[in-house]
Amino acid sequence: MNKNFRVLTSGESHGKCLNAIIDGIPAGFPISEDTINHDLWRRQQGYGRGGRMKIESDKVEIKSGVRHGITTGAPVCLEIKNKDYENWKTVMDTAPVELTDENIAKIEEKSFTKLRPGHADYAGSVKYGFIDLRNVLERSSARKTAMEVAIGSIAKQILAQFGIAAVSHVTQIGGGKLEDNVKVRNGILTYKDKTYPLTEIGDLAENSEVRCFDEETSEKMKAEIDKAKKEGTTLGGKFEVYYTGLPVGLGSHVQYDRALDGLLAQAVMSIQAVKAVEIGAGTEVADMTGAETHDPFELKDGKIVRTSNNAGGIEGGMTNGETLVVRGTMKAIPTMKTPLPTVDIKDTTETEAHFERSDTCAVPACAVVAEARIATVLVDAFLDKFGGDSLKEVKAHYES
Ligand code: EPS
Repeated sequence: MNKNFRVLTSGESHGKCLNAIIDGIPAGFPISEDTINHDLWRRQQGYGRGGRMKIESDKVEIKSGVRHGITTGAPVCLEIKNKDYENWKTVMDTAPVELTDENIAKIEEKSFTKLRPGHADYAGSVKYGFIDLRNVLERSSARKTAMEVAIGSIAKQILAQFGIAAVSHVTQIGGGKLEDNVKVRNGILTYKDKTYPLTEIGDLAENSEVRCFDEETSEKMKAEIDKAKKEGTTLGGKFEVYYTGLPVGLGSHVQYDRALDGLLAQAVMSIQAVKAVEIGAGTEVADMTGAETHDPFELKDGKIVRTSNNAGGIEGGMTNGETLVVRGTMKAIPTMKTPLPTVDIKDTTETEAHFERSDTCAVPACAVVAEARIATVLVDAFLDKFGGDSLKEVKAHYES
């Protein structure tokens, strides 16, 4: 858990709202609600999303800790309303409801006991002692990542004061993937021997329905999603997140729980459905020699720079001044129209898994969530190194 930028969230998928309290933001930082709402909108995009995204148009309300657009140093409280709650009032009411025939029918309609393989249903029901799996689904749902994006958006606005910026994009959805690995160094991406500034990659990704900068691959990804939808199945994929402008020395080598790569891995791995996290060259290093793996130093205009970035911007658990490169792999969503064999925990019989409205593919949204989760880790490490009570103090520490 973050120590300097402390966060707790609450909220169910079909409850009244999602909430968060952020403690530790110094006074004097400008925070724009519009910028947060734009990030929330980005999370809602992506070819292959389900019906819920048509109901919601997520908007944050900043409830405390900000006055006239500037942080006061007090805890910041955020709220995002679930529009869909209107349709779930009786089912999700926090107070006991009158057990009329009508209310019982409504609650029973949304109760389910047929375990979805791959979801939190089984372990959650055993752990918390529920038969109605609704109690597990509601908080395990990726709905809560909306609030995580709002928190990350605030973190990004803090980091932006110091020239730190994010880009995220999708490199694979099912069988649709970029034809070559991308390499990123010093804010420049190389793909098939061509170079692009990361800002251009970011713009292209923002304008793609699958968050992919390459048009041809985007079309392949969309075709994969169409096919999966037709078959009643779902798809996973891979995404990459980059941060530029990071100073040297965020994180530390001195204690394992301060190593930035470990903290980033935890933050990305714990996003729903993420199964692998890599930094820089990642798992490719197994096939590389030492000479191929490590990024040589050289002097350019008197400055120490690197000739490659296989380390992905982190050495010894600390930022090294190069572009941060984090890659995530997401499995296919476990809620499927064509269900897998399962067990009904109500009467321990074999049956087919529960299905309810879901997404065919959420990899583009996952990339936006990862961007946000990474921002909260980075801002925590940043405030650990340069922290103060006000923007003025943090700037003075940073400049020193
Ligand atoms: C999501 C909201 C959910 C799902 C999805 C992500 O809404 P609903 O359950 O009402 O359709 O669309 O969550 C999952 C696929 C999952 O398995 O949790 C969202 O806001 O991102």
